[in-house]
Amino acid sequence: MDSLQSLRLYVPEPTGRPGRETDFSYLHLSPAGAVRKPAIDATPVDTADLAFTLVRVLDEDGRAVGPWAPAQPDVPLLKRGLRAMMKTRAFDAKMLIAQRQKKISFYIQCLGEEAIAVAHAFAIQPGDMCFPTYRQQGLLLAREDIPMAELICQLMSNGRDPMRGRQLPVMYSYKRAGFFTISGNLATQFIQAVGWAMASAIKGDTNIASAWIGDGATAESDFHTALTFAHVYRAPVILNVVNNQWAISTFQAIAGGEATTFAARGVGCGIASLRVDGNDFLAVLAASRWAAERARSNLGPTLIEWITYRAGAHSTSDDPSRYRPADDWQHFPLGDPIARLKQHLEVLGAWFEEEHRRTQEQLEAEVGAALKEAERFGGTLIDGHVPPLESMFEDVYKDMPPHLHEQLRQARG
Ligand SMILES: Cc1ncc(C[n+]2csc(CCOP(=O)(O)OP(=O)(O)O)c2C)c(N)n1
Ligand SMILES: [Mg+2]
Repeated sequence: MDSLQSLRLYVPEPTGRPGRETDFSYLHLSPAGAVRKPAIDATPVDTADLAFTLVRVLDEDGRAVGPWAPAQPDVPLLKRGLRAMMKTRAFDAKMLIAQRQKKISFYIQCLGEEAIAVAHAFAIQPGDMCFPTYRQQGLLLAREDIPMAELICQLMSNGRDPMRGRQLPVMYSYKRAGFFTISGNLATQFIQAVGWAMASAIKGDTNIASAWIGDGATAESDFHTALTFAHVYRAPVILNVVNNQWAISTFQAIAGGEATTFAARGVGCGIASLRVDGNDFLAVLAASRWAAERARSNLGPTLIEWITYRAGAHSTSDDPSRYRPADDWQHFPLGDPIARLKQHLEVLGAWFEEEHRRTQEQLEAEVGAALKEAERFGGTLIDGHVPPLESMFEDVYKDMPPHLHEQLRQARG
């Protein structure tokens, strides 16, 4: 008995901490262009190797290489993509300042992750339904039909907030833009999306669903339930796992990203899976189109793990300098999605520094004007505007039940 070891648990730790540089070799990257592109009707098992490699298109020199690269560059689309990513970043930067100025109470930016939502927006079609988390504002900002001022009204919960103050700031809802109401309860979007996709198929529609979840939230049971239903019924859904390395202050290894990949969860559940460079606009576009085509052709779901880095704080309530090196993003080997697409367009001779500077200025002016417009509808934290008490009871039930009538009566005094 003396030879028996006492048992112990293993607790994963990030290699980097404040004052100690991260060793990013844990990411296991593949060179650009090295990973094969399977046929659209590949079986889930046939994608098993792709759950452990990394689909990349843009190389170090900004060239598009390998089987996932387009036969011909679509320059107008690439320019729209770059502009939409720059717009998303400009919007985030301005809203962070607005939060510091107490114009809004809370904000979540997607700095460094812009390509994932923006390129995906170009891969889906009108009528499809996205079930995003709070970090896919790029889906909305990539569109021309969602006024920025209206988004800001939501952030302010003011008189023109389409959600009428019922949602936390950033929890947008745009049915007409295929943007399902964001759920603050992590992982619920996954089961909602699979259910929506199954309903679309039951009705014989042609629209597909796309769901988002973070690395941390995959530890929720809803994630696994969604995978089972998607697999069994071959639901027409894209299952996006955004591995941005962090879940607030918790490293992705704590959610189970160390000994295997998040993409491998898909293969283990009989779902075709890809692990993709999420900071490579062209890789995101190609992989999203591949998954969308599968879903649309009744070939079933695809799970895609997007490798990226949450460059900013989790939210305005977080201070990442407490738990990770302050300059971590500068060392992240997959770089900055905006800088990489800009470099590619420059290599194509389709983008110039002067145009970049002008676009940046235009976008900043556009966001500034939208903020001013939104402020006209009141509701910033500093102007003291408070909606009428009664409004708290409205829009919850179609017909207000008796107990709420009673509560309203009591609240009025
Ligand atoms: C069910 C549930 N548990 C916990 C939280 C609190 N919470 C909000 S965001 C977050 C971290 C999520 O990390 P991740 O899934 O990696 O997404 P990311 O923020 O990195 O995009 C946590 C724990 C929540 N909103 N819902
Ligand atoms: Mg995360």
